[in-house]
This record gives sequence, C-alpha cells and structure tokens, in this order.
Amino acid sequence: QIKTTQHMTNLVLFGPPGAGKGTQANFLKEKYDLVHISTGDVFRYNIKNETALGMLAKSYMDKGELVPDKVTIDMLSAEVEKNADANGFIFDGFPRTNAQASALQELMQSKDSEINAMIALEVEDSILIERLLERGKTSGRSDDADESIIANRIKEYYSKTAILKDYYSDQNKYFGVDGVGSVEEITARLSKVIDTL
Ligand code: B4P
Repeated sequence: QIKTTQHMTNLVLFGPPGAGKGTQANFLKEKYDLVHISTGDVFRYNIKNETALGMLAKSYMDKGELVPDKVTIDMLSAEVEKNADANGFIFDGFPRTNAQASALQELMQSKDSEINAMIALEVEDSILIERLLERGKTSGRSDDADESIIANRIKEYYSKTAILKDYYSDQNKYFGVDGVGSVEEITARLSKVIDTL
C-alpha cells in the first residue's frame, strides 16, 4: 500500500510549562508510531553542542522567555523536513504563539496534510511550580532552578500561548484533558481522545 500524506495523524500537545507534554509525548509516540518533535528538546540539544542556534536560544530560555518566532519556526520546519516519511507528528511545545500556529498550518498544508487535534493538559499553576522545582533539583535545567524564572515562563504562557486554545477551538480541534493524576492515567485520557480522531 502506498502511503500518502493525507493519512498522516498530526497532534499538538499543549499546556503550560510543566504540564507533562514531554512526559506524555514519549508514551504516545510509541503507541501511535508518530514522530515526536519537542522544540524545547531541540533547543537543549543545540545548547549542549554549543551551536549558534543554541547560544541564541539559551539567552532567552535562561530568562524564561520564548525564543523568537522566526528562529523557532525555521528550526521546526527543518525537523519536519528531516522526517518526510513519518506517519504523522506529535508537536510538543510548538506552536506557542499565533505566528507559530499560522506557520504550522502552512507547513502542514504544503504536505497536503493538517493538524488533526490540539490536546491540552490542564494543570493548575501551584502544581506546575511544584513539579518544575522538583525537576530542577536534578535536571540541571537553568530554567527550572529558580522560582522567579518559572513564574516568568508561566506568565509568558498566559500572555502569548494560552490564546491558541481559541485558534484550534474555532476549527473544532481543541480537546482539554485533566493533566493531574498518575502518568499512566493521563496517557489513558489522552489515548481516549486520539482514538476518536
Ligand atoms: P519546554 O521544553 O517545552 O518545557 P516545559 O514547558 O517545561 O515542558 P513540559 O510541559 O513538556 O513538561 P514535562 O513533561 O517535562 O520549553 C522550555 C523552554 O524552551 C521555554 O520556556 C522556551 O524558552 C523555549 N521554547 C520551547 N519551545 C518554544 C517555542 N515553540 N517558541 C519559543 N520558545 C520555545 O514535565 C515537567 C515535570 O513534571 C517533569 O519533571 C515530569 O517528571 C513531571 N511530571 C510530568 N507528568 C507528571 C504527573 N502526571 N504527575 C507528576 N509529575 C509529572
């Protein structure tokens, strides 16, 4: 059987910092045979390897700010192109702004495909802060180490990212899922949504 791009399943995993997007994407990519692209992970890989992109991204991430759109969109597009034969993608941490959402729509259209769903993990702020501070004890991530940086990441989320709920709701593609519970329970909740697509 010839695989055509129309049969791709493309998901956006959404939610505030520390909601568990990366944690859940790691399970879902295996279960549904999708390529997982985490913009945060790609930036951290570049920081570790001291690339020009990494140095630029670090200057924003260390303050809990979003990396500029153009840089992020170019990087994401390159990651998608690297995986031209994928069954579909899980986008984790992208889009985070209106400009990124428009760019993603165009990119998917250029592949005769689309985003099928945005699934949001809903977690209250006090739990997010607790999780990120806990991870900061061992992760070595400078953006998890300090409560004021974490607060800034959450502020960036509400001012620039949360609005994307409307973008996907208007297309009837938004699904909210309770992000509090065990990792397994949350995977089951997400799977229930994905299985209806
Ligand atoms: P990300 O790497 O996307 O980081 P995140 O928001 O912290 O991650 P996530 O929600 O995936 O949380 P996780 O599963 O790890 O972004 C980092 C930075 O990169 C941004 O601040 C920004 O500067 C930059 N960036 C990334 N994408 C960008 C974009 N598109 N545009 C511009 N800038 C961008 O979970 C967090 C913790 O919770 C973990 O310790 C985990 O073990 C724990 N946890 C998970 N599920 C749990 C559960 N059910 N119960 C208890 N704990 C749980």
